[in-house]
Amino acid sequence: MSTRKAKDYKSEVKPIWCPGCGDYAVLNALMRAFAELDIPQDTIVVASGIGCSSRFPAFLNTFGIHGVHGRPLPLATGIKMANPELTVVAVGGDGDGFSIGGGHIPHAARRNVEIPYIVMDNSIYGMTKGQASPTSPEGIKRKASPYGTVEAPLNPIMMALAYEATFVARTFSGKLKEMVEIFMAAIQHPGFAFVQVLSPCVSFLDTYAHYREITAPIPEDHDPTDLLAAMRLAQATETLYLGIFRCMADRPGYSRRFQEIQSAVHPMTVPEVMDRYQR
Ligand SMILES: Cc1ncc(C[n+]2csc(CCOP(=O)(O)OP(=O)(O)O)c2C)c(N)n1
Ligand code: SF4
Ligand SMILES: [Mg+2]
Repeated sequence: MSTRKAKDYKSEVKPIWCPGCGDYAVLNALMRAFAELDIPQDTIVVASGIGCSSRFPAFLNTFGIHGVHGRPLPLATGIKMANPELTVVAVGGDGDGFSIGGGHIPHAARRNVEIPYIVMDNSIYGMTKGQASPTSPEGIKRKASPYGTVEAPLNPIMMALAYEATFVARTFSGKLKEMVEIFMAAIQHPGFAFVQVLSPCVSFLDTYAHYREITAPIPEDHDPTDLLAAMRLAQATETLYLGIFRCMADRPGYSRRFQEIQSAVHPMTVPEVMDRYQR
C-alpha cells in the first residue's frame, strides 16, 4: 500500500505553461505514477532538454536537471550509470527529442538503458512560438514556413520500433488514467521505455479535438512481443492507437550488464565506490 500521494512529488514552483497545455496532465500523471509505485522522492532524477515541456523537472519535488537542447537521454544515461539504484526518467518535447536530439534515440534503444523516456509531442516548437517540428503535419504554414512545409511527418512509434526499443507506447494527455498506467509500466520496465505522449499545444497547434476523434486503444488481442504486429499498428493513419505497442523483457538492461562486468573484474558495486569517495 503506497504511503505517498501525488502531491508529495509537487515542488513549490508553479508551472508557467499556458492554461490548457497538455503538459499539465503529463506532470499530474507522472506524479501519480510515482505515488502508485511509492518511489521515495530522493531516489528519483528527472532529466530534460529545452522547450516548454522540458521545464518539467522544476515542478517536481525530486532531483532533476534541466539540461541543454536535445540531450535528456545522454544526461539520463550518465546518471543511471553512475547510480543504477536511482529511478531516472528522461523527458522532453518533439523538437528536443526528434530534431536536435534525434541521434540519441537509437543508442538509448540499442543499449537498452533502464530509462523511461517521455516525449511530450505537440507536433510544434511551442517555446519558440510555433515553428514546424518533425511531427508537424505536412504543409503546415507558419511564419518560418509561409508556403507550407514540404517534409513528411516522422512517425515516432515506427522509429522506436525500428530501433527495437524494448518498450514502446503511446498515450494522450486527454486520457489521464491510461497515461498513469503506461507511465507505471514504463518506470518498471527493465530497459529503455519510449513513451510518446500526444500533448497538445493550445497556443500554437490545438489538436485536442483531432486526437479525441482519431485515437483508439490498441486492440486487446495485440501481442506486444510481436514486433511486426506492433509496426502494423504503428503505421495506421486513420486511427492513432494508444497503449503499449511493444514490451520485451528478455534483454538485460545496460546498467545491469555493466554491473555484471564490473563485479567480475572489481569486487565493489558502483554505490559502494561512490560511498567510499563521499567519505
Ligand atoms: C542549441 C539550441 N538550438 C535551438 C534552441 C532554441 N529552442 C529552444 S526550445 C526549441 C524547440 C522546442 O520544441 P519542443 O522540444 O517540441 O518543446 P515544446 O516547447 O514544444 O514543448 C528550440 C528550437 C536552443 N535553445 N538551443
Ligand atoms: S506554448 Fe504550447 S507547449 Fe508551450 S506552454 Fe503554451 S500550450 Fe504548452
Ligand atoms: Mg513540441
